[in-house]
Amino acid sequence: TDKHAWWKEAVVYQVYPASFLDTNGDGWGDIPGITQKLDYLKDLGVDVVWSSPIYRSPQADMGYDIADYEDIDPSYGSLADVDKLISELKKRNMKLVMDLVVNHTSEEHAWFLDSRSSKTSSKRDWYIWKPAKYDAEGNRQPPNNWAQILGEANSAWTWDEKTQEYYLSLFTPEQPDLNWVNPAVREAVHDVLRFWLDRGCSGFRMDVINLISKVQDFPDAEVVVKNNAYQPGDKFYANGPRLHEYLKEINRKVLSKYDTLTVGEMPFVRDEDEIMRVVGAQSEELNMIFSFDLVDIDNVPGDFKFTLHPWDATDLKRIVSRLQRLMLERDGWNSLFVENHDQPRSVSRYTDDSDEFRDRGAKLLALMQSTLAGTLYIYQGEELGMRNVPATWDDTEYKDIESINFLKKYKHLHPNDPAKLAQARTILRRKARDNARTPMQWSPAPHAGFTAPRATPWMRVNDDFERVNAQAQIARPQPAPGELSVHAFWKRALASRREHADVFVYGDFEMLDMRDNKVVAFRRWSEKEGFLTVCNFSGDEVVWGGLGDVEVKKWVAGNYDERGLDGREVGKGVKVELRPWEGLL
Ligand code: TEU
Ligand code: CA
Repeated sequence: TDKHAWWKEAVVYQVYPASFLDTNGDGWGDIPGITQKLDYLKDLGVDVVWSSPIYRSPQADMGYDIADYEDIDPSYGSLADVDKLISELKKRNMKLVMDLVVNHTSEEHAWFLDSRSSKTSSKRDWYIWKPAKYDAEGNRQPPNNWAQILGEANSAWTWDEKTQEYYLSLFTPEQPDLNWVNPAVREAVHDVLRFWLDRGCSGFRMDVINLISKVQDFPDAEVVVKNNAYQPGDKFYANGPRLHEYLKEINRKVLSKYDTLTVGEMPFVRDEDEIMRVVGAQSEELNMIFSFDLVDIDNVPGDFKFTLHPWDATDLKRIVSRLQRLMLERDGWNSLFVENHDQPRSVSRYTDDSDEFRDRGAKLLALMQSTLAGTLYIYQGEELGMRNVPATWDDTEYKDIESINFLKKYKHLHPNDPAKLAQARTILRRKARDNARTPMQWSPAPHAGFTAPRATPWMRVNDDFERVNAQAQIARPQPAPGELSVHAFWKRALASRREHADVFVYGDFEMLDMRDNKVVAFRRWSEKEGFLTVCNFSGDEVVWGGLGDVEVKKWVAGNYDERGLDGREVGKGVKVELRPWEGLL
């Protein structure tokens, strides 16, 4: 196979449609809002737009609960709006990637309504139904001890009164899992892919695609979380027994007939051979996956997500170099991302989002990502250095079902315990998915220009919008002499990535100095040229001596005043002086 491909070089921009741009004043973003901003995206250097789900949905989990795969939710617009979006993208030589959520549907999908209507429904075995178990006291219990993913205290099984059985619902009760063992389910999914590809979409981000095959005897999971009846069951459904068969089937029957970008979201799995079976050049499954290593860096390993775990640059280097090697030495392909709609803002998580360092931190992350190998994904607002929700956020402002479930669980488990509640709030502030979901900050106008002045945005706009917004960063690409705005820095970084794709996309990679706990530095090179990226992931001044015999010819970019670059020392093995959160190329 050819080493070069458009989907390797592409810069993908993720739109979270409810929070992107509202064009009809109902406070909720919409498809015409995406279309309206295509020139903005093109100018930034974006090739592909991936939108989170816009299908008909009761929005229990913000559209990741789909009631009809072949229709658009009226709150976002119509199929005609999608056709228009696709044709406007094409005019600009850009593409659309849809979010494919087929591990589960909404409980309101016609398939599930039929399935739950009776035990003899022809769609009964489109979902995963099991009888109850009874304990020694005769109490009804779910078929096994698996915990729900978005409501960690609860069971992954939901009791259905009418037909007196449990159905599997790994995420929430509103999201019943499809039964992929049934060939009719798989064919129905293939039809969904064809429907969108024939309409002009160019590929899919496949939601939790590695969870579609479950170990069929549904065993109990080992107890790892004390004081909880339900346990992480991922061992029995992440990259389960028939996953590769199902992915190869999708590829053979559908994807191989189109020219697509495919990226599978793949939580829980870290094993290199397992990853290569999906993304290896010869595997005929998917182009690439989203692996969770980088975004799980601050989770207690093996525990639930709402935990806090310290990390430093050595962890970052270990994770990044492993993924880079998979791609370059083992002939797989990888995605680069530090943000999406499920994660806190990267500038808040990996750097320092104070007024003093926010823009330095955001540019540091841009520098690192734009010089690594892989397909680059930018999440809306990342190009502005948007930060987590402000300190004044209160419990009632969380909109995400996961955050709401978590707070409920805490209040239930620790009634009248202010210390515990304060701890829960601290964790939520750092980890809630809401952090990424506040409305996009377009301008200093009311509601950051996200919606009409007199409208009420569905989610509160971050207080910092008068300073942090697209209009300001574009109007003043150099807010200080010699220094670029976050937006201008990203724009230049993407242009440089494109110009030097031989190095940044396809070139070789070497991480330097694995042991330093503050500095992340790596070399990239092709036959023609070579670059060195040095990033200080700390708020300290550092003199870094990890270059070995690498020779620096010239410093070409940095996230501080670039007029100072010429005065920096060059030569073989020079010591590099770095200010807090400073990055150099
Ligand atoms: O997420 C799957 C997933 O396992 C995690 O990203 C999960 O949301 C996170 O760890 C919880 O904090 C995907 C979607 O991206 C997410 O928005 C959906 O809620 C989920 O699947 C269910 O469709
Ligand atoms: Ca709207």
